[in-house]
Amino acid sequence: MLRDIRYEYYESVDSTNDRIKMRAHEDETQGLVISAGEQTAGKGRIGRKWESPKEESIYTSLLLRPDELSVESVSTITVVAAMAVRDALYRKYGLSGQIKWPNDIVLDGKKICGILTEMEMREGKIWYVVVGIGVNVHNKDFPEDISFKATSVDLELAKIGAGQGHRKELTTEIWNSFEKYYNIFIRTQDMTGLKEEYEKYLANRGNRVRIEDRENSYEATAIGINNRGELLVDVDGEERVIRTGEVSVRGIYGYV
Ligand code: BT5
Repeated sequence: MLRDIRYEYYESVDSTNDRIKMRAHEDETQGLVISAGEQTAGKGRIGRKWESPKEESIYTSLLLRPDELSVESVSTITVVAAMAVRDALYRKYGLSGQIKWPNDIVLDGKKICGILTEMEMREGKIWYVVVGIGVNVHNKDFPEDISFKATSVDLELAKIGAGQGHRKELTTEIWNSFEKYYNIFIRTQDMTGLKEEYEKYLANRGNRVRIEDRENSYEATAIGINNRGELLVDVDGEERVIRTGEVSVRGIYGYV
């Protein structure tokens, strides 16, 4: 069970994920959240960069010590975190995002949030897991290479004439929501209790997507997820399982 989340805030860090790792090495217990005003080395998956301008967005990471969780289930935590961010954006601002499996939240076809889950093992078991979440909040514009596919809370609220986001309040909402979903997940260590809700918000469900892995690129229809949080697609009438981290999934029209 996750409970008693504790918050720390720093003006500037390299990466909130890396700060949590340092603390994990100092034997910090589960439930610590580190957030920052900016990241000088914000990370995406597989060595990609996460744009982290000062005072604009949320950069926040949580330390988990999921005793007894199997290594194979760690990637499902990303899927659970995506549900939490979606839920928080809806409850706080009425913004109804979709989840682009596995780790993005999209609004109006653009990415508003990315999630990076990392872990370290010790003696054959999970030692700790870091869940890192970046949510664009006040950004009015983005670097040229991502401006076509990135958005922020303020940009989305402006479209409906509804005020501005608040970084601290949204951060708390996200982790409260994460606690709720994570505790459902951890009971069965899979998506049994969450799958139905998840699939309601899965971007491209029932639509054509392009799956790109190291060797291949092919079209499929997204069906849903299985209890491990893996994506199920239909390729010419045959069901295939897409595992987290293995591939990139794109709608065939544009980024989503
Ligand atoms: C992600 O990777 O989406 C994971 C992002 C996780 C960021 C959080 S912030 C707190 C914690 N500390 C960290 O150092 N990281 C975590 P990926 O799916 O690989 O997407 C990365 C891609 O998203 C980049 O290559 C860009 O194309 C795009 N991108 C970069 N910054 C963005 C932004 N601020 N908003 C929208 N898209 C962005």
